[in-house]
Amino acid sequence: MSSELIDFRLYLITDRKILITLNSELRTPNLLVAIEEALKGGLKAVQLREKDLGTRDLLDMAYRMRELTKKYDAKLFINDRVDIALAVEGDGVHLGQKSIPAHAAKKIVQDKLMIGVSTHSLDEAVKAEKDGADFITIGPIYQTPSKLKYGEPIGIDVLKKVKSKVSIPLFAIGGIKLNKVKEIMNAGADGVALISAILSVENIKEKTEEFLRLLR
Ligand code: TZP
Repeated sequence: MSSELIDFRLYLITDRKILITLNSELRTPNLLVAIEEALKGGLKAVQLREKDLGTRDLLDMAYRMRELTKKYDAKLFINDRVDIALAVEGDGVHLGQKSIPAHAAKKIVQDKLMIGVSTHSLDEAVKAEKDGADFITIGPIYQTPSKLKYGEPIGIDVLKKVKSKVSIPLFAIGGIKLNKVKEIMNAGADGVALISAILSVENIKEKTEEFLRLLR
């Protein structure tokens, strides 16, 4: 799999709970509607990450997300579940540190799926590349609303260090808002991965457009 396939700079990760909890004013408290707004704003890559859904519900959501992303010519990644990513003919699977490792996932998916890996340190990033990941996310760079869940921020210097040691595309993640994009891209990131900066705002389409303008 070639890293030329990673042709996006904005990687939106889903969290349907944030739609409900952080934005009670949201006119569209439905994940598919919210993601469609981002797609209308030009989003080209989505990661379906709804960890609390059971297999059947997740599969159902994944099929719908596949249909939607296809309509907007956007890529779909499925968090953790190689089986579901294959079943819905997603573009990729996104593995966590406790998921099946990239080298083993590769044996299953061969060239059918791209493999993204979540990393939180230089060592994890180097290992992910060695294991055959096509790209990584690295973070949390900054504090995030759910900081405890993701650990202490690693900061921009770790991002720079990782950039100097790995050659696969790298997406910074964790607490990324519009005003951080410049700093992150200057540090060498190939793009940004985020949840709340887009999914918790009232005008998702407009916010997506703003991010994409900055990332151009
Ligand atoms: N991994 C590291 S930080 C994070 C994940 C999934 C959360 C990113 O969410 P936000 O709202 O963009 O900070």
